[in-house]
Amino acid sequence: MATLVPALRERVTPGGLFGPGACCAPLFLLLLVAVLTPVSAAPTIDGVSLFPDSSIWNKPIDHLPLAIDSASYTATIGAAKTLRADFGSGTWDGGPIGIPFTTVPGGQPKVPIEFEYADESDPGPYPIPLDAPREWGSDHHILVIDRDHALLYEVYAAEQQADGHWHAGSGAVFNLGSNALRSSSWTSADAAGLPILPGLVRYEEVASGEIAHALRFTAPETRRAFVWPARHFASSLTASRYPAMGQRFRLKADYDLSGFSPECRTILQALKTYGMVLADNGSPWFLSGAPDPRWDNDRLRELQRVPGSAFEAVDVSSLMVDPDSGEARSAAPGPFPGYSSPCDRDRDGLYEDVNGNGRLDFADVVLLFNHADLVARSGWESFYDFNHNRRFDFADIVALFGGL
Ligand SMILES: [Ca+2]
Ligand SMILES: [Ca+2]
Ligand SMILES: [Ca+2]
Repeated sequence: MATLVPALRERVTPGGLFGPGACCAPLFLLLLVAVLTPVSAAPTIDGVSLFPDSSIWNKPIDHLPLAIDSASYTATIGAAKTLRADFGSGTWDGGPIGIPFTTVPGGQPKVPIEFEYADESDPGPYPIPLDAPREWGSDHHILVIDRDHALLYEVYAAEQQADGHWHAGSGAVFNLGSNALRSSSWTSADAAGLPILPGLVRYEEVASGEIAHALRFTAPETRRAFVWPARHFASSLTASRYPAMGQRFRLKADYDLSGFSPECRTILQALKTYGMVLADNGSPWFLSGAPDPRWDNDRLRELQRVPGSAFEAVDVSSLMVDPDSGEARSAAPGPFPGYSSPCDRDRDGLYEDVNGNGRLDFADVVLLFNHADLVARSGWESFYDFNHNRRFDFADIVALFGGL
């Protein structure tokens, strides 16, 4: 480090922050900590990230191989059945269309809640406001984010009692900053044992032009099995043609999106890039979203042009780091802004040619130093762990420098 720090002082910001008289080792290290602090790119609600960037919910799956039984899964769900937005504006059958959610401050009073499936539910009390929006349809979900503690409370079949406390079928609490999964075989407020909120189509995201996460959908018949990251099944069917809970699907890459409204193109592009997770038994290809008065239901009906045959099932198992974690690994680090893709010259899994120009020299060290935050944000740490301690930090930049 003794040789690298002065070198970086000179090369990274000549005469700047590290110029003569402005720098000492502690200040340099403090600045480095700031550089290495991850900046989240995960989807957010009221400033709260919906799980880490490295969550499987937030990972593109467009490059992954097909599941072995992909063709039979789509046939089982219905090749000629069509995609459908299970959300919209206005009301249907007397209530809002979709699964609503709300956010509360950390000081929201918690109320008692008892569960029918108490042995697979996280115990109360839950910070559910008396006027919390409850799904109108039969599942009566309530989704509440405690935005100050980044906790997500999800409840299934919620019924408020006369004294204000709640009775429900099941309930789950998720730490939105963690990739931890529920106990294996536990249900959640969803049949797959997964959180519901991260898989909803939300109006704000569609209006922004990009949905950067997987979505949630239902199918009439599922298997008595679950695949990562799901934790729970809800079926007695064992034949291999039935898709398991948690099975990821995507819209085929060559499906033509021209002719769709901008809103539907955004949704369909997300289904190509991030796909959708089979999360409950229900109507075929029903895509979940939150109700919003701004939805144009006529436009959402365009989704019904998309047949089940346009989908394929994806094998995401290569992204699994640990079966009990929702963390997903990247297949390779992406390029740094303005440079070629990094290159692993000796194929040991470490990408020492950081700027991908075919040479290993000081420019690679500087580029890695300058974009350390991007490494953390993108989940690329393992590709730059040059000192093999399963962390990415300044010591790895020093190790790369030492290897020149
Ligand atoms: Ca290498
Ligand atoms: Ca290079
Ligand atoms: Ca390391």
